[in-house]
Amino acid sequence: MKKLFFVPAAAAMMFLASCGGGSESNETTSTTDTSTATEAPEAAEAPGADIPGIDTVSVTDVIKLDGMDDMKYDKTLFKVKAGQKITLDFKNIGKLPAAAMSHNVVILKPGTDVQAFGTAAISAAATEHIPPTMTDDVIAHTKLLGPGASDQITFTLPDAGVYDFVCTFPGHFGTMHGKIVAEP
Ligand SMILES: [Cu+2]
Repeated sequence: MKKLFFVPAAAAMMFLASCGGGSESNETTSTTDTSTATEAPEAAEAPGADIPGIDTVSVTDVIKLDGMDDMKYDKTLFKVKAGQKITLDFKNIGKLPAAAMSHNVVILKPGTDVQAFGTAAISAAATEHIPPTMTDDVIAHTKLLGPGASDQITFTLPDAGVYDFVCTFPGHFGTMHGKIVAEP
């Protein structure tokens, strides 16, 4: 009879309503059924919800980004609305010569293999380090910029999701990368 204390009220009521009394083995079955039925379905998470720091980023339609001589962007996380026209203002604020330290911003489609893209870009000097065989992976990109140069582009991220952006100047994509989260 001790088992009664562990039966949730709902299960006990169901048990009483359906059976009106019975053996203890029936009681145990009712309890199991109830716990399965009340399990909440997994909630759909917002895109990029697992990215550290994303909760402190506000939605914008103007992205200002600098590339620096230490092979880094000044910011790495942005949040926009999917389908909205976005303006990207990018500047290379470094001083090192273009041959040694140029930068660009290449925004990639979700699911693109960033490592493979960055590797292919190394030998694509003739096309400002945008690999010609992988242009299908590119949403938009700036020009390749030497010291003090800037470029402005506009683009739209069509679907909600997480879009990587990288600098494809040889050796840079390992440290020059970030994410744009497009909200639905
Ligand atoms: Cu760079």
